[in-house]
Amino acid sequence: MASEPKAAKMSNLVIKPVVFGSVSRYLGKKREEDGHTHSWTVYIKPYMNEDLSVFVKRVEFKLHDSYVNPRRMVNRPPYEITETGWGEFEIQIKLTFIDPQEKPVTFYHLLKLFFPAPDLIQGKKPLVWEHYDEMLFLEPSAMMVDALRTAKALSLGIHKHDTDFEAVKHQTHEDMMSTRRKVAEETERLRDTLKVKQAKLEQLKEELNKYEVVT
Ligand code: V91
Repeated sequence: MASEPKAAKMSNLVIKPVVFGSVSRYLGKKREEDGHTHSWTVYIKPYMNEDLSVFVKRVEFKLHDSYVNPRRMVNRPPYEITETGWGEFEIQIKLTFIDPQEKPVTFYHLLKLFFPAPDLIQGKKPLVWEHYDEMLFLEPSAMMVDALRTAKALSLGIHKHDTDFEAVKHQTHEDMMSTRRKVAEETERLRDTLKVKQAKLEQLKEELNKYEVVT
């Protein structure tokens, strides 16, 4: 009987899409006391309207070391930090989860204060610079699955973003699924190879036994 081509087994996965970034505004002039020119807010929020605090323990924003207390902890939404400054630098956004077994996830955001050269609209409107990404929870614990579901259930409906991420979301999702499929197929192939090798090994052991001499 011809056997069906078996689909490679995929592991349990929960995906949480997020948006992170910054909004900055020109102060109108260079501040006398400290030379700061902009106020800005860095944030991370759910792409879907859900309550991240159900499964997120805390968000840590790591600012440039020149800031007082550069590791800023936020324990509940909104997950954001507002500051002032004069330049652009990288900010790390690290999420830890209610399940201590779950590895923390870090996002990297380049704080953006200045509009691209052609537009000289500094001071006119706030500059929004944000990214779409997905957090993947592979084989989450029962407690984590429950929390991830609850967060979703608490969603209130459509909520608006400053950036239209529909195309990015689609592509990110397709890329991730395709990679996952490839990994599952490769795992399956290696498992089959392993089976053959193990059988061969047993056969050789048996063969060896025949020739074994008692000393
Ligand atoms: C940049 C430090 C206000 C350099 C070239 C910045 C920190 C690091 C920056 C800032 C790079 C903070 C304070 C007390 C005094 C391109 N501030 N790095 N000053 N980008 O804005 O700008 S900017 S807290």
